[in-house]
Amino acid sequence: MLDKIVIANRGEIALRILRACRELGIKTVAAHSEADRDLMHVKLADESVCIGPASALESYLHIPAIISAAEVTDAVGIHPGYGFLSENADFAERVESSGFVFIGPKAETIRLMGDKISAKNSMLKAGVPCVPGSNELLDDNPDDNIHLARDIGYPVIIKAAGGGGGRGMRVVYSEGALLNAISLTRTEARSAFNNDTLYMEKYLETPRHIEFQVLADNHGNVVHLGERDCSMQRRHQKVIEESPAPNITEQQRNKIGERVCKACRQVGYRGAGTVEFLYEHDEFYFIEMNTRVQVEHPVTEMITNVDIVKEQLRIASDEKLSFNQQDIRLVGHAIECRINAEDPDSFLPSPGTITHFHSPGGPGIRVDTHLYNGYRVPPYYDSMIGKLIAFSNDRDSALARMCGALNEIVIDGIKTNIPLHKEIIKDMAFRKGGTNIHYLEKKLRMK
Ligand code: MV4
Repeated sequence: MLDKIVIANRGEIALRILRACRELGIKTVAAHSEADRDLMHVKLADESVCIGPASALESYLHIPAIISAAEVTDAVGIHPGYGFLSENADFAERVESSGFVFIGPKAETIRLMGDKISAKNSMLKAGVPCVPGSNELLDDNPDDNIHLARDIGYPVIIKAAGGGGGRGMRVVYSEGALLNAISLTRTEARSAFNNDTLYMEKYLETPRHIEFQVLADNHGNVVHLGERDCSMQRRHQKVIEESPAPNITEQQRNKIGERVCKACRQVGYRGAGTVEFLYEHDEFYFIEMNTRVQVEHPVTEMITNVDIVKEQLRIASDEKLSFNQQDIRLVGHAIECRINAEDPDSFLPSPGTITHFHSPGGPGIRVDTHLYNGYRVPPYYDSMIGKLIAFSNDRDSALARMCGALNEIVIDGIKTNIPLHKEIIKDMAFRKGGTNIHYLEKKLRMK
């Protein structure tokens, strides 16, 4: 097992990684910015290193500072968490060439999946269903693109190969708007990703967002841990996630899960990963693969009893997975509410001091947060300050537990989106299950 690792992240995920390390007997180094000296995991870590000023560009995104933190503490590995450098192939490469273990996939796999066209073709090779589209880069020939869009059928969506997570895409409803949309998206992609490669897909108008969790070791073993429904979102920020996805059959899960595992085996995947799909009219369509641990991993942990972060650490130590696909049983239902330090109406960030924090509890309630009484939420980073997870035998009773926990939790001193969660949890369409990716934004527009 790894002897000592650097946690190159902050907030709740840094604490989550620290807890996994503690259980496995791995020593921890908290690499933190000047603004993050008071983070809970910095207090609990065996060692801590200040890697730079508050600005993420000069700390959590500063590759030499993070590698130096590993060097000066004699750490053997680096866990990137999510966000920041977690899906940066150059970072993974420099970590490994400096003699450290990157706790994640090989740099070449991160790069393969970072290019959305090569990711899609990797999935197609394994029989994973994808959104109908170009499957290759768009050239600059107007006739080619007009014919391609006619073949696909309007509406189409133009996407940047270097984009993802909602950046660098444009929907086109008619031929008259096509060429201008392509040239605008190309210009945006060039400046945002330094890569103006584009591709085209059929635009699905009312899909759900469903993603499969995978774990792969360094010995060719790959398992999937079922799927999560992350359709409840606003401006590409997920608000509530759940597992299993409502109304997905075991046959659908097994079929997509098997193919996703095959694709991971074919690309030599290693570590935890998430394969994202759009789901519409009972069909799955691959869109992207995320090569990191995700914010919403706890809902999968609750229904599988697998500790995904501990598995990441075991895989990075070259251990074989201790279970196969047949050992994975999905039991019960889990729902997660992301708690943000923001105004519940305007969505503006609301940093400041937590004057009072009271954690909810009881059967099936899990709280992943770094909050404590007197902690000051800094204004420099993402506004997510914790996650409330409710688990029970079935969806209705998990919802009931979530409702109780949302009423119990107290976070005073700053504004949070807890009032928004209370509204969503009692929303009749959400209670029924299976709302699409546009549901929350439409509901908010009607307020
Ligand atoms: C799409 C789509 C509809 N059709 N692709 C947005 C983020 C990126 N991961 C891909 N996205 C989308 N791709 C086709 N062919 C709709 C979206 C989309 C979306 C997807 C998942 C979750 C939220 C979303 C919100 C708006 C649009």
